Amino acid sequence: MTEAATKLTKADFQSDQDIRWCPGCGDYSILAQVQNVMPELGVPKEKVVFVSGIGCSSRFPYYMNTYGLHSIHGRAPAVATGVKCMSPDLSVWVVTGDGDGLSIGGNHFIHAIRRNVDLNVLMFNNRIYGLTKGQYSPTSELGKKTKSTPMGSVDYPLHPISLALGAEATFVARTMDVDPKSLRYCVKRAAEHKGIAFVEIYQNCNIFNDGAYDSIVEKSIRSDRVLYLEHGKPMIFGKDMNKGLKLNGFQLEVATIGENGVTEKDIVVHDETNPDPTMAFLLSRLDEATFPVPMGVFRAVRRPAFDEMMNDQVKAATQKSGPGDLDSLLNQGDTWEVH
Ligand SMILES: Cc1ncc(C[n+]2csc(CCOP(=O)(O)OP(=O)(O)O)c2C)c(N)n1
Ligand code: SF4
Repeated sequence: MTEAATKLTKADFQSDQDIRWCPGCGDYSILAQVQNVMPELGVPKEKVVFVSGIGCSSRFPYYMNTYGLHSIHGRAPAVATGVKCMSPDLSVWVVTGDGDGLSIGGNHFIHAIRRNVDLNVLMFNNRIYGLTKGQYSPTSELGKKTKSTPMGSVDYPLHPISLALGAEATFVARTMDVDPKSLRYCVKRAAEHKGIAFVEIYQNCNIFNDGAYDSIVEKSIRSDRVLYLEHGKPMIFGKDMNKGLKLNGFQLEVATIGENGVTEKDIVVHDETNPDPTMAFLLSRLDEATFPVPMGVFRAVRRPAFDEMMNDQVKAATQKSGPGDLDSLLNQGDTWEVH
């Protein structure tokens, strides 16, 4: 850690740009918590890059006093992959929305994850297209009435965490805009992870999808609706901390400790380091109408990152054959002139 890095504060990461989000948007809280976490990472500002696509969420790089790229719709993972591979000493962040990352950018999203590029991907999931004024997105619920689905959506929604796990993500977490502690924790853990780190953030768009998460995150009911995952601890939740998740065959079910002979020993212990992603996948599939919504780190396993392996190969090739010459490579062997 450099001396300059240890002295940084939140204010060092705030830019002088006017913030153009609607008053009350959940994006403000995410920005504030990311700016809070940055000084704790011990990375100098000039070693941090935020890359975004297109959307309200994708305005994020303007507001961070770091390097930033407001790039192409859905292509932030591809641009960020290039940045990370060519400058492996940088801390590279992708900020995307459920539309940017899962509609037009779905392909780039899964391949950046599959390759385990050392990027931190923050997906602001408001279950709507905000910037374009309220069309349904790939995470909008079936039946959702929006400007582009006036009779209700006939699309089944994606579960971003299931998708990330299916694409072999080595780090997956979920948090929410209204929980600064959990937000800071997940962002910090993502930053510490080597390889792809995917964080889904439940975010309220108070203009076009207000209250999308009220039935989960509203403070008076949150302890019964949210299960905070803690590595090595049983998956217990509820305002009396007496409910938990128990396995019944291949399915999870909610059980009450102290009823029907259920004890704490019956409750599944969370293991974020399990090489087998099956339990993380089961957690990502819980129906939010009848189960608590897991928040925190689902999975954190180590696997060599794409950028590490690629740069190792470049180093080995350079040691063996000397520095390359692109011009002579392109002109070697048979060449043609096309008129
Ligand atoms: C090639 C292209 N297609 C479509 C659009 C229109 N467009 C801009 S942002 C966006 C989706 C934004 O939704 P999301 O990623 O959820 O971000 P939010 O605004 O909700 O933060 C769309 C469809 C565009 N700008 N460019
Ligand atoms: S439209 Fe929605 S997501 Fe976009 S800035 Fe406004 S409240 Fe936020």
